[in-house]
Amino acid sequence: MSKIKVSEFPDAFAEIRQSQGTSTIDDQNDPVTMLLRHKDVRKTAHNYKTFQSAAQPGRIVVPSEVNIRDTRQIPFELDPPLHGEYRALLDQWFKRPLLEDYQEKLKDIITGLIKEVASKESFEVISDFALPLQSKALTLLLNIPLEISETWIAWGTHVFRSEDDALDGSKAQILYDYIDHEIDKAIQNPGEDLYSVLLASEAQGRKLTKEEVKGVMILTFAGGRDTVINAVTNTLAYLADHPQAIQMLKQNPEVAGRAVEELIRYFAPLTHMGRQVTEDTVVCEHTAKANSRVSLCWASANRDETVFEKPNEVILDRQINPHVSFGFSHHNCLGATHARQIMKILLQELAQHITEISVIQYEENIENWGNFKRKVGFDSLEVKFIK
Ligand code: EMZ
Repeated sequence: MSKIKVSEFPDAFAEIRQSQGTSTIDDQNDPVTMLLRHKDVRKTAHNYKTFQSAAQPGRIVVPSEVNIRDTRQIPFELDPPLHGEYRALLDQWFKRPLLEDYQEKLKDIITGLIKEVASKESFEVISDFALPLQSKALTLLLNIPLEISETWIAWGTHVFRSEDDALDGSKAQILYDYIDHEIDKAIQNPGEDLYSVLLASEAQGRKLTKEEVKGVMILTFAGGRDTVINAVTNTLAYLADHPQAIQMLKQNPEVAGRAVEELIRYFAPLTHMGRQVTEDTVVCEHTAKANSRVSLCWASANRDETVFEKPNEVILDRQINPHVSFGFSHHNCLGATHARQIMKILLQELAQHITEISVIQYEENIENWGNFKRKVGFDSLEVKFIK
């Protein structure tokens, strides 16, 4: 039997995507019909009137977070036109990763971490590298001192999930209390940080409320956490299996941009995202009733063989790549610019500093969605960098 490579992420949805295109799974007695085809996913994401995001806070997330969250995440859980108003005021801030100064600081963080782990006999990628990287990089997005990342690192990979509880209310409370406290601090002592900027911003002809600022901040902390950590960890696994890719990126650093898109297509760090149906409708021959839920399965759409040639292969310089890993249409990922810069600098700096990654041991992180089992990353990955 041939050994599955550490960086192999099988397509969990192929068969049902081709034969049916949808699959209904249970989620805490609030079933979700997953849409598996690229075309249906994009069409549904675009149709915000019939498939809305502004449901009860937490309901469009799968697994649903209605029992652990009352605060609406903004702009994620709003629909146009209101969504557009909040999105517009956030967009400028979330595009700061395009600035040279931002990228220089990000590069310092990433090279610092690479050097630190490269000097070890071996290291565990998530706890020693991906989690600190995500947390340190987040201080740039919030425009606050680097040291604050130590607090977030201590929270672990997911803010709502703990080892044996996929929806851990008491863990979530730590984040909510922390954000409340930071908002109060910014009110008393405004600075140049995201909290202060949001508190001074206006939408709907008035200042943002504390609850709205909290909603943006929860999204900023939760949405880009396990997703970024998985993307970074899975990238190291990929490079471990493909040392020639490290060589190629060293010689052609300009390929890094395309390589990021392709790795993100292949790994799809977020499996799917839900929508609440507003009226009885039909999608991909499935009758979706008003008030039911569907989900847009980014992971399945990214492997749709009617759209991608050789969908199960990583082709680092893939030319046509309409992947949906950052979502699609109005709600495309607010943090995507930041995430893309992290990934691009990571690839370029790894290529500069190391020649090979050898895997010592690993444990896969397999998600269970009804009958589907999908590898989304690792619970642990121990490697060694070879300079
Ligand atoms: C939500 C979601 C956003 C959710 C783009 O995804 O990410 C999940 O990890 C969180 O649990 O609350 O922020």
